Amino acid sequence: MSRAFVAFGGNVGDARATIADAIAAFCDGQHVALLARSSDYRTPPWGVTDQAPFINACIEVETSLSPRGLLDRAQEVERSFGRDRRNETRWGPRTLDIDLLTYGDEAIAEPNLTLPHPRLFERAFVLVPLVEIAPDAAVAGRSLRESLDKLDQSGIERLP
Ligand code: A4P
Ligand code: MG
Repeated sequence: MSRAFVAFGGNVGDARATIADAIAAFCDGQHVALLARSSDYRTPPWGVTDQAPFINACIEVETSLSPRGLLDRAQEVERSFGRDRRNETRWGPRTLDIDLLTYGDEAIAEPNLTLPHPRLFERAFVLVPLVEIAPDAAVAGRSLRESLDKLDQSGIERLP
């Protein structure tokens, strides 16, 4: 069994409901078990700023799947919630985005899977929910909390 952190985001439709349902679908309790879930956050759009705010959340799971198996599962869940990559632009609007952030201590650099996630340390919308559930964690030798302290967190709002 391995532990992984996984990020969820979306800004089309009722993103909070989508993320709640997607987490339930992703964590079947058999191959993927939920260990921790952050609050939902409303976050200003990053990358492409001319779009609606996102809802973001992170979870920690325990899984018997391989890193590739976990990515396949994430992409199945994205598809089942109406994600259609053909009609998307990079960093643009989407119903549901699931990113694998870490898988144990593994470092992977394959064409379709990079771990830890390459933009993890640049993104307050990932680090704020991640630090909520893993305040003392380090990834690739870097403290998550210290990385977050260097980022602009303005406009990020924790939702009740
Ligand atoms: N891929 C490689 N490594 C990974 C990994 N660790 N986890 C590959 C997940 N996927 C990984 O994914 C493109 C390909 O990346 C996948 O087919 C997979 O094989 P994508 O989700 O279509 O990627 P993208 O959107 O083009 O780029 P990226 O950097 O993943 O961006 P995001 O995060 O998906 O961008 N602003 C806020 N506030 N909150 C957000 O959630 N999200 C985006 C979308 C932009 N701005 C945002 C947010
Ligand atoms: Mg993505």
